Amino acid sequence: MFEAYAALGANLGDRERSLREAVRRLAATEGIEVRRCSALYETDPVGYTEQPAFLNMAAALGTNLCPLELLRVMLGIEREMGRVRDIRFGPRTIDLDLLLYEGIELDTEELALPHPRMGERAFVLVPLRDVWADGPEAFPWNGLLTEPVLKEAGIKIWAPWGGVPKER
Ligand code: GSY
Repeated sequence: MFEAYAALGANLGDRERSLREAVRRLAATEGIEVRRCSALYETDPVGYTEQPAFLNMAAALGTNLCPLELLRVMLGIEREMGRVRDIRFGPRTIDLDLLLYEGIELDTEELALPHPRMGERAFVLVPLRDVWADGPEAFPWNGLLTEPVLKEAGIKIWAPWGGVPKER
């Protein structure tokens, strides 16, 4: 199996339930195993800031699907879960992004790898560091996660992955 990394986010409806359900659906897909999941983080919205806070997380996947097949599975899960997104960069019930697939570099209309904006997004990098195969000290983007960047991103742990979902 090959290793890939996905970022997940939600800021409408029951955000925690949506993230856990999306991971369940990934794990239930033939050709995908969910190897590691990060904690769930609450993060300030980036881009269009007049919207509710997000919950974000990352998952390390083992897969024998090729990158485009994996992307299409992820988009299918968004669709099946009734993703609502009216405004570009606006609120959404569930968002799945393919960040990395082995060391593959790709730039097509449908898919770019590594994800072109991942290095600018603390809400992606902090969860990704939790599931990095070589451990957090070896995480290649550690230099970008400075105190001011983390403070600005307003990132707080919402729940551990293995914890009991909170009733809120
Ligand atoms: O690109 C993913 C959607 N998104 C997010 C997000 O997931 N988290 C935060 N904090 N801000 C965001 N802005 C957008 S667009």
